[in-house]
Amino acid sequence: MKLGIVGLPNVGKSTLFNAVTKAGAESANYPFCTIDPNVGVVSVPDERLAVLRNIYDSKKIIPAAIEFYDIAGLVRGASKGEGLGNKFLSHIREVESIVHVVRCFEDSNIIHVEGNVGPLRDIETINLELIFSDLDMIGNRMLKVRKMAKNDKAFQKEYDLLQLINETLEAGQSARALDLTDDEMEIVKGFNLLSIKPIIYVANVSEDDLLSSEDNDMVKEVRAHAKTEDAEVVVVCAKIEEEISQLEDDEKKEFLQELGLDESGLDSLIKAGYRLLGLMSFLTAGPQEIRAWTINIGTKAPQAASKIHSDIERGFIRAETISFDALVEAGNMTTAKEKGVVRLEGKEYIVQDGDVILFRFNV
Ligand SMILES: Nc1nc2c(ncn2[C@@H]2O[C@H](COP(=O)(O)OP(=O)(O)O)[C@@H](O)[C@H]2O)c(=O)[nH]1
Ligand SMILES: [Mg+2]
Repeated sequence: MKLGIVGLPNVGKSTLFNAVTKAGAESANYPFCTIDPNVGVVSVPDERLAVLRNIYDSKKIIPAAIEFYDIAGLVRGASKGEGLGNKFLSHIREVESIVHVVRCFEDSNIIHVEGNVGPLRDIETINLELIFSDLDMIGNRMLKVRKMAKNDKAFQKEYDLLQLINETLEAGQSARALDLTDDEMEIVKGFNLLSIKPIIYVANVSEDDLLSSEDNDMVKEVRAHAKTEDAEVVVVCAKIEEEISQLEDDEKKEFLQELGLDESGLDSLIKAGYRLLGLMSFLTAGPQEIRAWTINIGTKAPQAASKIHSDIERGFIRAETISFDALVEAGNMTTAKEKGVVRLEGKEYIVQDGDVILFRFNV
């Protein structure tokens, strides 16, 4: 899962990104991740893994991972080439969803590019740049498809859809606000729109406001806007996140408790990303390692297996499956098998969150 951190200058993007890299997952476990200073990898918090490790007495735990990209340089006018302009926009094209950091703290020492703090204006400024870029794309495509639509019904359907999106964008609304059918979504995928990507707004508040039980007025503004596009909001204090990220697990728990918080902002952000993208984890367990694997909700067993290795998908025979809860209740696999709670699932089985699976396959 790739998340791109965007936002106006001086809103706290790099501070949040630093928290990500410091919290950093053990890079040895994620060899697929390139060494790029703008990419940070963190593990997805999952309390189940430590429980399984005790059951299996495993050597190590490998949590699921998510990549954050620090996409700096977005300013008003980016779609017209201001700042890093199009370079910035092409970075957004590569991520699956957008984390938009919005400044919700006052600090006269830290200049705001627009002169004063204004969350709604900031959100609209960034969203408009994405919308402008999409309008260009859609306009070009409409020119091409209009000709082809004369002789071909399939292209007519695409043209109608392009028109609908065009109207939405023209009205200053992001494409994600549209309620599209699965068929339409399939066509839209090919357009690679920016303003349709799922978005999480990160309201970056001051230390004091983080600890207050009530949202400040700026956060309220962010929430009200997020509602209009079914987006998620996570309230963090980037500065505190940076401090938390340097602590060991035990210290971290203690520190959060002292602050009266259930979890770190970074953990909330990762969980929101999972929800937003319709993701879940299945688990594999053994004496060597306990590991979490990320899949889309609704994935069938062979495709889930392909996350581990394509050979397992190809030679798939069955998935020996037990839910995490049933395994914990039984105490171990041997007892679970005796009790008959380990299921033999076939190719059509839809994997559930927290399934502990052993795949059987032909090589
Ligand atoms: N008071 C306060 N300052 C912050 C917070 N987050 C970031 N800053 C400060 O705001 C300035 C800009 O932050 P930075 O992360 O570099 O912003 P970027 O331009 O969006 O990457 C830095 O001086 C940060 O220390 C916060 O939560 N509270
Ligand atoms: Mg920065």
